[in-house]
Amino acid sequence: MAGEPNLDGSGLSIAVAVARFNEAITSRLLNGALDAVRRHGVSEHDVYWVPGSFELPVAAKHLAEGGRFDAVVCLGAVIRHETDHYLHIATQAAAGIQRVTLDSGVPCTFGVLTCDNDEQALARSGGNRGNKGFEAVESAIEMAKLIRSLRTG
Ligand code: INI
Repeated sequence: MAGEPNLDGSGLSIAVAVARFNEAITSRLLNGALDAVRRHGVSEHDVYWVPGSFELPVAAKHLAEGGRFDAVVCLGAVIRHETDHYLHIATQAAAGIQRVTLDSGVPCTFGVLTCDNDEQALARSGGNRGNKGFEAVESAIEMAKLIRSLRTG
């Protein structure tokens, strides 16, 4: 049986990196993320804007390595267009964020939507399919708590 996640954010400091590209969607993801920060009582948070999802990994790297944050939440919206440009951005954002997580040991969560169209993205940013930003903060809290407990024994 799956255990209940520890989502008590007190004592945690979380960075939120958010892509400006497709801002109509990413601002909704950010609202969801900030809602989760408040609901779970995260002690400290800061928001950092970057141009697009492709830039999320390097921002996450500096935030994770800075030593100030227990977790980094990455938010973006990659939406399919006529060429395969979006595919490179989505793939590199995912791979880069995971690499930063493994290299730094600081959990960097993937709140990046990869969708076929705006309708799908709206549904997953506070519509009838939830809010990926909210979920990414909950995953960040759970992982930060787990890692803290593993370090302190
Ligand atoms: N950035 C996104 O976050 N989503 C997209 O859908 C997107 N598309 O499709 O082009 C996008 N492009 C910008 C990219 O992330 C970089 O900012 C840009 O290439 C400069 O490095």
